[in-house]
Amino acid sequence: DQGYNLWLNYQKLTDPVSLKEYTGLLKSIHFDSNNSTQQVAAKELQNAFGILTGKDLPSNRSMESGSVVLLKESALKALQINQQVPDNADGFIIKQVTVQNKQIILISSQSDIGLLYGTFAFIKQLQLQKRLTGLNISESPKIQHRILNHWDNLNRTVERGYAGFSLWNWHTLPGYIDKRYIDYARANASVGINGTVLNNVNANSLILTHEWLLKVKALADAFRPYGIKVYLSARFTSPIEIGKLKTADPLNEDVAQWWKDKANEIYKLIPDFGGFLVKANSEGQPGPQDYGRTHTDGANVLARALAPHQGILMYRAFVYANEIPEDRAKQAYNEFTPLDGKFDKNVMVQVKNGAIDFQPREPFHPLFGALPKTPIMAELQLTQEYLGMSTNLAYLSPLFKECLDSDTYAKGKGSTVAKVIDGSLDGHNISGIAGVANIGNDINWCGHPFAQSNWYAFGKLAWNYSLSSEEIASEWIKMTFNTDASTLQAISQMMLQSRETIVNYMTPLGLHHIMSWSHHYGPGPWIKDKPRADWTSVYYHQADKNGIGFDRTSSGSNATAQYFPEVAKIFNDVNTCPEKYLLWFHHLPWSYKLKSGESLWDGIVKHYYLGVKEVEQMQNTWDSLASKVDGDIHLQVKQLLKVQHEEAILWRNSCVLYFQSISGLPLPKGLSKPEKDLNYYQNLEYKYVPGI
Ligand code: BDP
Repeated sequence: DQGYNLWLNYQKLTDPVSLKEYTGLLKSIHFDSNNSTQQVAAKELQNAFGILTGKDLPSNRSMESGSVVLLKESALKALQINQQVPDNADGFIIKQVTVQNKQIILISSQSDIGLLYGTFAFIKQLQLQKRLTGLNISESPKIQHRILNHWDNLNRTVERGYAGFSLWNWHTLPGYIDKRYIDYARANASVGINGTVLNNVNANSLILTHEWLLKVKALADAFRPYGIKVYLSARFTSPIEIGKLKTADPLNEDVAQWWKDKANEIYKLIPDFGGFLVKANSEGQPGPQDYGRTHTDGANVLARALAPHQGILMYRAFVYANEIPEDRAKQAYNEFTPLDGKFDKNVMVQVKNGAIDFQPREPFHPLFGALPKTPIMAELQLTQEYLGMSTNLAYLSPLFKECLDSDTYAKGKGSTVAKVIDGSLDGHNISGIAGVANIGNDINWCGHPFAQSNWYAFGKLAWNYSLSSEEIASEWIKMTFNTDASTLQAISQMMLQSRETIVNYMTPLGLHHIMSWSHHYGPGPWIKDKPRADWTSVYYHQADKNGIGFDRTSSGSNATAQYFPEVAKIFNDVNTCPEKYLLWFHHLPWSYKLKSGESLWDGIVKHYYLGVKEVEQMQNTWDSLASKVDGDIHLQVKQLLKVQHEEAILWRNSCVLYFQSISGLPLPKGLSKPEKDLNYYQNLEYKYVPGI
């Protein structure tokens, strides 16, 4: 299947014990055939069961022994089934129970979509060859809105997308529903993703015209049975561009009315439309500040248009202004903290995991915990803009969890980012998380076969951020490849190490934003003299003859003071600052002694060399799996690892030689000098895809 089936890669089971148990225990499925969501759930289970066991699972109007029974909580009482269903619309139970002397598998939830989630969870049990006897699962999501953000343009290019063109074929919509839309919805529902923003945050207002809304409606209709709501990125100046108004000033009455009318028009077509996502006053996008208004004015005018329809407004905190700041990392916090409490109730502020921009490693964003009166969504990037695009193998669950597990100390110890965004820390009743999608129309959806694991991991963590990266990887491997123990162990090790490996050969010890100009793929620590200082590498690494690093302590930009005192203290003090964030917060002499006892200079260089070594280890591991995984996929990954190896060497050589040209220090003993000189690397024309 070349990876098309993703983790729903049902294959005939090989374990005779499982086969015997499943075919012995499961005979039919009983569900409400008038309900479209239950219909798709039943179809999914029948399809999966057929492939996994080679047997049919016919639908049955009545419940019989051996039935898988989908039942809403409201129907349990009448059948005298006394089971506790989670108090959460999306939650579900899966239980082996005896009802009226019949042994059944009961899947129950308050909602139809919960039944679909339960069905997918049950299928997963079968894929993982788990025992059914005594099955007893109860789950509910910790976060309410689990949303993919597609940065898809209307001409089907995808900003920072490395997996082909956009899935949405606007030309053939609304008349033609590609099967791919359905498979996309299945995949999302299988991991609990329940929303999708269809278009780029750098939005085109055309999407809000009636003609285009009809296309959006067609997608919303296709996704509805799978519980996926559609959202749109709204361009702030749409009232001017498509509404023919003279202004988009949020306090202008005609503008407010225009947004209200637009929302009414949308909800007439799409009654369960999710809402808008807005990028305003950032990187040249229009916004309320263009009219002398605040972010709250800008957010609230749209929120008020959506509120009567229960829509939400997601307002991004990724802002940076035209004036070059002393430290860009500080800007969002400075702009948003004075506004806390001033947003309407249906506004959520969407904050990237770190304060700069989706780097291979960043400390968590200081805004988490700093807006107690405002629901905050976390925005994670699944697409590998800064992590080698779709040629590098990067399993990002460890990166996502590093942020979610970080303790903000906003309300004392244990105030993790996860608790901020699930609403529990500050008592909000709406909560959300967004993942910038890595999906395109490549046959395997995500470009790199392993990039699928990031889509999977995002969904899993959005549902339950307490899962470990190991657990998620292990499930994904078994469902995508096979359940062979040695394959699992080898691939899992590759995945769990992969992100750290990239950090090692790109940006070790807290270095950041030192990639090539514009496309962000290769190394470019020498980048300087661009229209904005904060778009250059030299601004971020601040290397000179004496040392390296961005001083964000109280003796520098004082960005550390934006964190709560316990955290600020740790980051501010070079002795307690975790070394992984060292050069993010501190400017230090090359001779600074690391915990290992070696000098900072030696430590940096060694990380670069280690990163390349680790890619070589991944290559060896992968080679050893040739007979264990699908031949086509094996070849693809093998080739990609070779590209990654070359890229890692390029990163290592470029960065080591460049920083050496500044430090004037020799390479640590035992490390061989890069083949070419710095001039060679600096003059490499990086001809990746122009314009990305
Ligand atoms: C940066 C990307 C840019 C996005 C921007 C954003 O380079 O393409 O438009 O973030 O998130 O990471 O708005």
